[in-house]
Amino acid sequence: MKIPVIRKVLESNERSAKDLETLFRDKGLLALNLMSSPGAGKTALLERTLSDLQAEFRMAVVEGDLQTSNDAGRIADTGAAVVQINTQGACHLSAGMVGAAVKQLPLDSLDIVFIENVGNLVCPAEFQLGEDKRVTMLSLPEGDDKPEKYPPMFAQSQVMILNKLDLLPHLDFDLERARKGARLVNKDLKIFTVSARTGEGMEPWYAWLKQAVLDKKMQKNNAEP
Ligand SMILES: Nc1nc2c(ncn2[C@@H]2O[C@H](COP(=O)(O)OP(=O)(O)OP(=O)(O)O)[C@@H](O)[C@H]2O)c(=O)[nH]1
Ligand SMILES: [Mg+2]
Ligand SMILES: [Zn+2]
Repeated sequence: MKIPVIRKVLESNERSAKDLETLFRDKGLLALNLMSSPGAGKTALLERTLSDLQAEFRMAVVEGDLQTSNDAGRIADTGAAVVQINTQGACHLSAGMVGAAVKQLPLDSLDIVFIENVGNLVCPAEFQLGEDKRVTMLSLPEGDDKPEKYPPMFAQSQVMILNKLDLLPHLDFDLERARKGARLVNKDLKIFTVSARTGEGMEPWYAWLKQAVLDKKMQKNNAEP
């Protein structure tokens, strides 16, 4: 009996995700689904990105966590609009949850909405959220073999961010091994190596974001009669 139930959940999620995709397209709004295991540094990356690019883009964040509004509090301190979702135990965000959350954001006056998924390297990959791109973060203390051991999330992402580069001297993490492993799983993966703490390596990530915003706005303009 379990399999039909799971399928039904995924099918219903896909319908809600399609609605979200349409909404984001109509608004010309870039939506990014940011995923990683707990503590890789998703919120830290967002804090720095929101501060550094605040003059350039209008950005907001949807935060997903089992409990607390800690991450939303950190984002609010940067001045960006934020909505916190508490999943009450669920280990991923669903499109329905994100749909309800984005209703509380000023979607007409935004360029980018970042969706920070629940920290979990496995099942968030199964749930579309209407996003344009998926960004999966791996932090150095987790080990360089993770893309090969947990392939679905890396296989379904457009971007991998290797974070906590400042810790490299203290670890046996092999950057080349991680990049090679990730490309075995997904040969088209774009890889950025950063420290959200020191800011090292952030510029190429910002350049990618700028291009993605432009592409999204072009799509909207081309679709308009
Ligand atoms: N040394 C170092 N620490 C970092 C870096 N980025 C984040 N951290 C630290 O790692 C811990 C977790 O960072 P968060 O930003 O909360 O990670 P997260 O992925 O948002 O965590 P969850 O939302 O709980 O999944 C915090 O103590 C951060 O200060 C980094 O680049 N270098
Ligand atoms: Mg976080
Ligand atoms: Zn889950």
